[in-house]
Amino acid sequence: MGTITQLPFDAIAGFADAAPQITEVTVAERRRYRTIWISDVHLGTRGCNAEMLIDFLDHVDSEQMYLVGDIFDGWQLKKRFFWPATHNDIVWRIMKRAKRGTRITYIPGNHDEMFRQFTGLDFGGVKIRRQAIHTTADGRRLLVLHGDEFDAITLSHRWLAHAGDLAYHVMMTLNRWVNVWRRAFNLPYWSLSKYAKHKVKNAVEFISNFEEIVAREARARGVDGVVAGHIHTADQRHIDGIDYYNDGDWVEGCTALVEHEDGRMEILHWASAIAARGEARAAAETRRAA
Ligand SMILES: [Mn+2]
Repeated sequence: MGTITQLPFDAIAGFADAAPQITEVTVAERRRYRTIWISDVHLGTRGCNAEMLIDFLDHVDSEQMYLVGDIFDGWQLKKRFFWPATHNDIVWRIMKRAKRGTRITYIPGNHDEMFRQFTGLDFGGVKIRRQAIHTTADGRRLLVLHGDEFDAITLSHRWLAHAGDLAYHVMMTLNRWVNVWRRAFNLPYWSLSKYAKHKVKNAVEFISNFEEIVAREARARGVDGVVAGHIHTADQRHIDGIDYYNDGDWVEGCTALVEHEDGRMEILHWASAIAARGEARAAAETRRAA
């Protein structure tokens, strides 16, 4: 894994000092949150919705931020090197936040497991940890982890995981083309696999299995809740007295989990946020014209 292990790490070192290709947008005031969780960005793949994430990062801010794994996709990078300027820009924005004082914790997932060897280190203000405990403003203790540690339990056969991986990549390619087509016709972003996940019985079973197993682990650890990623399905619900949260992904759903100043949690659907911004702008123009 030699070169891949080195690659993002060497590149990251001088990052905050360089300039991004997509200039940071200056909005009058960024939405402020106490905490932001994002995961499953899959930098280094065509599936990564980099523009949407750049827009998100330019419109929100927080005291603390958790990167809940699969930020980079080392598996894909190893197969075929793909690293456009927009992916650099995301790393730049994250390092810049750390420099500006956001406390950032990076919990590598299974696709960026090459970073796990740096667990315990602080890198340019980014703490690399295997798991973390987050205390909310209303005093709840949340276990933060990626979630692949439960794959052995949720997937009884290894080949099933690979079949799932292949199906997933086919789905992502389709998703990309559907959205290129939709954009050409000025239609908003739409997630094919999100749609499929609700239709396919096995996927639904897999997701609920995962959620229950993660919640069970949280209970065993004596915490009030858990924040995970990995399954690319944003959710917020109670499972037998445990607060279960999943921050989703930036491949199809384009979601983040946020904590407000009072400890209230919310899932942000960024495609909807962008659409709402467009509608507000159109409404303002109509008012001006009237
Ligand atoms: Mn994962």
